[in-house]
Amino acid sequence: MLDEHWRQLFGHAEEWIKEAGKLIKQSFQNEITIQFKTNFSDLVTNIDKQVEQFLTSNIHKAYPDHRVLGEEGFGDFIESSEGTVWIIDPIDGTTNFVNQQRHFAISVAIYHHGAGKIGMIYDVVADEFYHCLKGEGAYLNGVKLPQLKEKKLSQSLIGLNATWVTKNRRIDPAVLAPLVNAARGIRSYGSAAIEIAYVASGRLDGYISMRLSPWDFAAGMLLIDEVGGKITRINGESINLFEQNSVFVANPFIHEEILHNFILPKFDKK
Ligand code: 2AM
Ligand code: CA
Ligand code: CA
Ligand code: CA
Repeated sequence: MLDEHWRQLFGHAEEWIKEAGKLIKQSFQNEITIQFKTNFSDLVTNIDKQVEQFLTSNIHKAYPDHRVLGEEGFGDFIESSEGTVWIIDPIDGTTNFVNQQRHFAISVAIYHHGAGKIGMIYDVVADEFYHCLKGEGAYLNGVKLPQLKEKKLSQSLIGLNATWVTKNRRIDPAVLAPLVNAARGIRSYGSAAIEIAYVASGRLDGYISMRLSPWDFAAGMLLIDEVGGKITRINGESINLFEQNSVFVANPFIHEEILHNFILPKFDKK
């Protein structure tokens, strides 16, 4: 069991995340400012920035020796996993935030010397707060999530963005297309953090993305660990926490089935 220090940290983090959630909901009444990052579908708003600044300044005030790695760059310059590092996505699913005002999450993970300690994903509009403390199981709104059970792909729902089964720069569409037919269904929610939390809670049985950044999966990885799920790169190799990775997360039985029957036989790229 983690000691009192980590419990106190979790208490603060939960409080700040819920407050940030209120701040986001209040913004629904106001006009937001939208900017494009790398292309027309890669958005950031003033609210993404505001939430990241809010969380970062709270962390720095309460824990001056902790460092923050945040998507929008208000954290610290992180070169090593030394000390306590918070990995933050202020709004995961910004496109959903802008177009739907729902189906987005705040994702916060706390690592110490590279080891995961606390993972939190808050689906703001659904008011669903997922959390875990290392080794103590994963929870949804305070209710413990069961370990993932044996299942077959034919009974499974897989989270997959249509991008990866159409022409793209990262994977031959022929690799994952057969999966679309073999699964019971395919879903695409537009928030990696929510989709990984859904795998942890059994609402999805797998989720695949060919390119995610540390803040997209850092908290989800910890939740997945706590329920006996598996999270790797698309080819089964381990994920590097501080790099962009392809991410293949699933119930362990489904992970094995997809990796061996669909991916490895055809695979040529990471
Ligand atoms: P974001 O909303 O925080 O940017 C969308 O399918 C999912 O992929 C979201 O979790 C989104 O996170 C993430 N994502 C990662 N890189 C992205 C990019 N360059 N453009 C859009 N979404 C991206
Ligand atoms: Ca983004
Ligand atoms: Ca994200
Ligand atoms: Ca984001």
